[in-house]
Amino acid sequence: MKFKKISIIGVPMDLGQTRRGVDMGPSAIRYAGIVERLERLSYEIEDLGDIEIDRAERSDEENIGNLRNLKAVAEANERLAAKVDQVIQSGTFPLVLGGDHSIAIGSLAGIGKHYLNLGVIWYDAHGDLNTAETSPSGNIHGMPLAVSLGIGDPRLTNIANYTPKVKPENIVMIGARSLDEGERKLIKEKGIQVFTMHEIDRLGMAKVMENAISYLQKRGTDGVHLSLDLDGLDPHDAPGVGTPVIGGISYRESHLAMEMLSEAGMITSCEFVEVNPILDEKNKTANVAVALMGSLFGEKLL
Ligand code: 6HN
Ligand code: MN
Ligand code: MN
Ligand code: MN
Repeated sequence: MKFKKISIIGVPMDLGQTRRGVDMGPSAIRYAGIVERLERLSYEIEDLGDIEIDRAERSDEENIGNLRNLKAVAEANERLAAKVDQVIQSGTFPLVLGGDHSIAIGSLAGIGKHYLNLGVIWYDAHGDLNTAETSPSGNIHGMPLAVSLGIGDPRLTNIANYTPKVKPENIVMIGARSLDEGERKLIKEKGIQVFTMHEIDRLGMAKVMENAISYLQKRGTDGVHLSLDLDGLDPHDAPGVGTPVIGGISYRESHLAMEMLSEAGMITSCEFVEVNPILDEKNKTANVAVALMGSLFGEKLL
């Protein structure tokens, strides 16, 4: 890791879906000891606190078309993009804590303009490639990857005043096992590189990560953003998530994946999302998130 300083940005966002509690994700991750954990690895840590989210009582009027809470989600992501932009300009590593996955829209909007050829690793049970037209739920947390490709409502795709934020051929998805019809179509149409649970079972995580890393290196990426949705893990290891899907990546496999990314030294920004302490068991999922961040940032046993 070429960075010495990490800036933590909390995003207590729960408006990208309908299960309350994920807004407490940043607190749960801080409570699980993220600052101390990273300080032990000799980074300088700066906690920038939380991005402001409009807390007004929600009404159906805020569901525009098939986009739930569009205005509040767009505004918060605009603020997040500006904050992430600032952090990168100051030369420190942005570590974003969610919050539901709709916040990846703002993270990528802040990051994208700093790289000519940004790579993205999407570690998730889901594709998050829906649009208002294809979404079965109207939940924006199922759309951030499509939005970042420039596909979707302009009020989301134009955040930070440019689009797209990433090219489809620079995306690697890991852990997918629940894809909607429109998402499958988009993956094929755009030729997005996907390592589903089938490849993880068949090749093993070590091989999958070797392939993922060399794919992004061959693409000539000058930075790689890791977007890690805790529901990429199996609900046995990460029960505190709003949309769990059985048959996921294990804690051990995830730990290995983070260690291999650390060794590759390629990650230049990241976010850990969808930690919902209300649905969790004794803050287990936040603790798993912190352990994975430890490995990602270079923790070693010996
Ligand atoms: N996530 N594909 C489903 C939808 O509603 O669009 C689930 C999305 C889950 C999104 O977990 O970040
Ligand atoms: Mn997911
Ligand atoms: Mn997701
Ligand atoms: Mn280890």
